Amino acid sequence: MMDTNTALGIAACVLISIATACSDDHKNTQRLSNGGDLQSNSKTLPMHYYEEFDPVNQNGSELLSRRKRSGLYGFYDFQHYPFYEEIEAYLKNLAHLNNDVEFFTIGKSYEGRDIMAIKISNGASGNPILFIDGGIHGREWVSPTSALYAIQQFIVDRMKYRWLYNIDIVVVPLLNPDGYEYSRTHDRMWRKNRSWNRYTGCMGVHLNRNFDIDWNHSSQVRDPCKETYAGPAAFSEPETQALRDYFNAHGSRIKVHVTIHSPITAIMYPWGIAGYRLPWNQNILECLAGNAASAVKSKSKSDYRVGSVREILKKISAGSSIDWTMIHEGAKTSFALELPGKYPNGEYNFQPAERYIVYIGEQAYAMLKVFAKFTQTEECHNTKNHYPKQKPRVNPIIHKTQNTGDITWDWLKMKFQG
Ligand SMILES: *[C@@H]1O[C@H](CO)[C@@H](O)[C@H](O)[C@H]1NC(C)=O
Ligand SMILES: *[C@@H]1O[C@H](CO)[C@@H](O)[C@H](O)[C@H]1NC(C)=O
Ligand SMILES: *[C@H]1O[C@H](CO)[C@@H](O)[C@H](O)[C@@H]1NC(C)=O
Repeated sequence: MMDTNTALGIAACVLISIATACSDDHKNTQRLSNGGDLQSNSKTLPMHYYEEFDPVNQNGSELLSRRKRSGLYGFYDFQHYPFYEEIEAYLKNLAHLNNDVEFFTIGKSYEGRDIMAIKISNGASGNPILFIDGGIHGREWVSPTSALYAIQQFIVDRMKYRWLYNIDIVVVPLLNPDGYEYSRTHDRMWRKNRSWNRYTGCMGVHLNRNFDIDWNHSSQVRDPCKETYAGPAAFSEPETQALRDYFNAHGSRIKVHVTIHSPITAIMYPWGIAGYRLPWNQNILECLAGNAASAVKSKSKSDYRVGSVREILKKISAGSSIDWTMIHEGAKTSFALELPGKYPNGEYNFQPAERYIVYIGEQAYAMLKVFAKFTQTEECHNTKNHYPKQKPRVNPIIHKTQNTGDITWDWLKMKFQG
């Protein structure tokens, strides 16, 4: 356990490790020309950097040999994509060195890896919770790194901002550790979990279709060999069970749920399910997503699109985590952050070059701070005054929809939780 100065020292070591010897691994990575200052690093990047991502250019064996070369565990330099064991060591070290940081696990993956979590808290009971998860899809590598970056920044900023001190921040940086590791060592495009279907020989469940909200919605999600396979039953997977159980245990304290994805460059809120219009607290969701987009825009000039999952993706995605947490008694506000990633030809890039890890992490953190503020105040003042100041509604507005008639909160609960 340690005092504030030591904590700052550690955080600073992590922060400036770009230029120092917190880890020797950075010597082998592509580096920005000037080390040491994250802000100035960002400014050296091209304005439309997200169209200039290039592939990581490393295969599994290269990455494995890199891990062997990496000397010091317990620090992470944000200059390479970390292995599971590096993440574990880093998180445990943060908890070891900071009184207000706790390492715990919320379950085990199919292959038996711990699903790790960090809680940043002043220890008071009943604090509102901001819940963040990353890495539900194996191949979206900037998701876990951005979650790790946010953990580090929250620890540092808490010492500056009182309002951050009075909320609990819970982060699960790698919800699907099996899929992540597999994507690093075998198949860079792997997205599902690593479970095996004995009838078809196909592996994996699309975890973000496995939540109990309109699960098994269409033929697209019923074929175990498809990438969109929703699993043999809702919550069949240990990874989704782990998230569900945490929400069931801490439900009403969780004010915001944020799940981090890539590479679409968007801020999305429910619904992904079919048939219903926007949720009853649409105003608050739009206000927060709009403020998050403004926050990141003022920092990086990136344009994040804002809208419901269905609007942004232009398709139904039933069984997703944010739809489920939306109807859970806790988080009445839930968001999916889609971080950027593109090749020069415009195609999506799930593994941007390592030199962009910090830059994308900063974007995620700019947005997450907006959600942290809301966790504390439960009010959203739109920074551009497009939306009225408003508290989230506990009681639903009844939406008439074209397809399905009247939707009420009770009806949703009955349909999806009964
Ligand atoms: C992977 O990287 C190793 C080490 O650089 C190299 O020897 C090997 O040929 C590469 N394999 C493929 C399939 O690119
Ligand atoms: C999924 O939906 C299909 C089509 O309605 C149905 O035949 C199947 O039994 C459902 N699966 C489960 C496990 O409910
Ligand atoms: C992911 O892992 C498998 C699922 O099928 C579960 O049994 C595991 O619980 C999980 N998926 C599958 C299909 O095996």
